[in-house]
Amino acid sequence: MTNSEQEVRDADCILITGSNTGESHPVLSYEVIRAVKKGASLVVIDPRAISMTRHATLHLRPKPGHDMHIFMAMAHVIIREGWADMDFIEARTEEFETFKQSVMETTPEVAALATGVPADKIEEAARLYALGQRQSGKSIYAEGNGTAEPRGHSTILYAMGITQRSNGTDLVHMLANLSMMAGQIGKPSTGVNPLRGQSNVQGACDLGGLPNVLPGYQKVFDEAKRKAVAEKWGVADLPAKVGLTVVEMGHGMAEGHVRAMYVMGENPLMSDPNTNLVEQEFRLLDFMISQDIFLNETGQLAHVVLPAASSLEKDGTFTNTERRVQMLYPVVPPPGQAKADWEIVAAIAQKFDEKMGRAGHVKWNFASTAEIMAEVAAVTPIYGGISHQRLAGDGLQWPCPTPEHPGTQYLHAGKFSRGLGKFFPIKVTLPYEQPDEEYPLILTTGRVLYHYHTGTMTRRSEGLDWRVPRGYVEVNPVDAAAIDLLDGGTVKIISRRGEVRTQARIGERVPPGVVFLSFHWKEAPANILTQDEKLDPIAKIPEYKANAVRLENPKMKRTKKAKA
Ligand SMILES: Nc1nc2c(c(=O)[nH]1)N[C@H]1C(S)=C(S)[C@@H](COP(=O)(O)OP(=O)(O)OC[C@H]3O[C@@H](n4cnc5c(=O)[nH]c(N)nc54)[C@H](O)[C@@H]3O)O[C@H]1N2
Ligand SMILES: Nc1nc2c(c(=O)[nH]1)N[C@H]1C(S)=C(S)[C@@H](COP(=O)(O)OP(=O)(O)OC[C@H]3O[C@@H](n4cnc5c(=O)[nH]c(N)nc54)[C@H](O)[C@@H]3O)O[C@H]1N2
Ligand SMILES: [Mo]
Repeated sequence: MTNSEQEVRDADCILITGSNTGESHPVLSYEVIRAVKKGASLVVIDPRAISMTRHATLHLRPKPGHDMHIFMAMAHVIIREGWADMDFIEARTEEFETFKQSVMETTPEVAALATGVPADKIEEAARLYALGQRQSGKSIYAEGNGTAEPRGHSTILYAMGITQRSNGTDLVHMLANLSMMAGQIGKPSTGVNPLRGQSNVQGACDLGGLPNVLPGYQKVFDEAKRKAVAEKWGVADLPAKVGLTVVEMGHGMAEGHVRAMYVMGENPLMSDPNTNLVEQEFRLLDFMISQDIFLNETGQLAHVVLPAASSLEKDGTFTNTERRVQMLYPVVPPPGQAKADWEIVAAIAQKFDEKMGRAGHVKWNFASTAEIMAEVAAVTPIYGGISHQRLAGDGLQWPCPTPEHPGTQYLHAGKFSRGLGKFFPIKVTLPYEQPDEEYPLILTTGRVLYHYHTGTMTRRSEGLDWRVPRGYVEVNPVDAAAIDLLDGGTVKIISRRGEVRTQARIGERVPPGVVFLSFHWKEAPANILTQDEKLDPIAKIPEYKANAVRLENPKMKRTKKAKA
């Protein structure tokens, strides 16, 4: 997040898109509700009627994959109505003109035709967001600043409905464009805020858990930075080649150049797209390790299984979505032979160095996680001032470059990290797989409140399992009627990759033409259906949010056959 979680409660306008905040980030969703209760306006742009839409001032409801028109039309209206913050644009950004040209033709009427969302709703969303207009109550931020009306502070919250798309990077650029043109960034309760998913996914990325960067987002191909990290690690140099992303690794197995995998805390046999293919790919491996707290679907194919300690059984730090580095303390000892992940990795690395005849070549024999953090601080400029001692209590938000630095509540104050904020020109692209006669519906996938991802943990919890014991697909009454499907009835979902069978939950949460299935259920694994062919060209994220499918009612076939 560019900004912090608690700032949300003071926002004048909150724009949520592609985030089922109430179910996926329930704690943060209370900050949204708190703000709305104090009079903030809430604009939700989401195909589904999720719990946040009950609190929304406006709900814009494009089909999955069709929201880009809406964002572009909002930008169009902001320019047309003179709601752009020209002072901010001139002082702080560059290339506004090229961006402006790219949205000139997308009027709200054009967007309405393309998406079915009424033009006046798009105009209203643009006004609320750009001017930070409240429903009621007084803004703690609004000040007259040359525009016709005083501008309040608006924040954008987004998640996987924006990024898990074949044009996800463009969509993120578009949201950044909106925030810059309205001057809604670099101040409290504003910004472009991706709500991060896992407890420490932010930390994993910060420390280089991405194929193109070293710790602190230093690019592997930036020679000076790479050499500086190499020197601190006491080695001559580090690989300058960008590695593979998850889906590319699978494709690499099929092509024969990826032959071994060390899978740590992941279950790709359920979480990666096109599961049938993923399984074939993993079976080609010469060697696979699964390091997990449970024997999951992926672990069942492994040659070696290493038992890891869970987050309740180890110490260290987690970095949360607002860039806050926090201490983690163990509350129970690990069972059996389980060890903290770092202990297992360090032991293997040490053995490896011994076998290669280069023992002691880099330091692996850490005495504690505090010692690891000291190394992190030495090689990661944004964590430069962080140590375990300083984290007691509330932790620290990066960037925190020096031991005296208090941490950073929100980014881009006064100046963007890259200097001037850059506008990106935008063009519309639709999902790779479009509905057609054979596969007329759009499948969108995601989460439910009571379960987590591939269910390895939550489906073992008695209470959660009791609450939602099995999978279901959300179907609109119109699409259910077309195949005589009753609520609770069994239904087959079929895509070009495969088919799954589950229960139907009929209702208005999804619009006609759209079905929703979670990927929590091993009896009806959503990723049997999703495509792995066309990824986002830059982030290489699969398009989990829009795939073409059809529904079949197995009962209907039988009765029809019986009649014949
Ligand atoms: N209970 C629970 N919470 C979780 C998780 C979990 O498994 N269970 N997982 C965590 C993780 S790792 C993550 S990444 C986050 C994910 O958090 P979210 O992204 O909020 O979760 P999803 O269920 O994937 O919801 C995506 C939202 O995007 C909408 N959407 C679908 N298609 C489109 C589209 O084309 N455009 C737009 N604008 N919206 C669209 C969906 O209707 C849905 O509301 O959740 C985290 N929190
Ligand atoms: N169709 C569809 N597919 C999706 C998504 C979607 O929205 N739709 N979302 C995608 C997203 S955003 C995400 S984040 C991925 C998640 O995909 P995965 O990360 O593959 O799924 P999880 O079920 O979270 O698997 C985590 C594994 O880590 C183990 N584990 C838990 N704690 C520890 C620990 O401390 N140490 C070790 N070693 N193991 C541990 C768990 O037992 C589990 O087996 O799924 C992606 N796949
Ligand atoms: Mo995620």
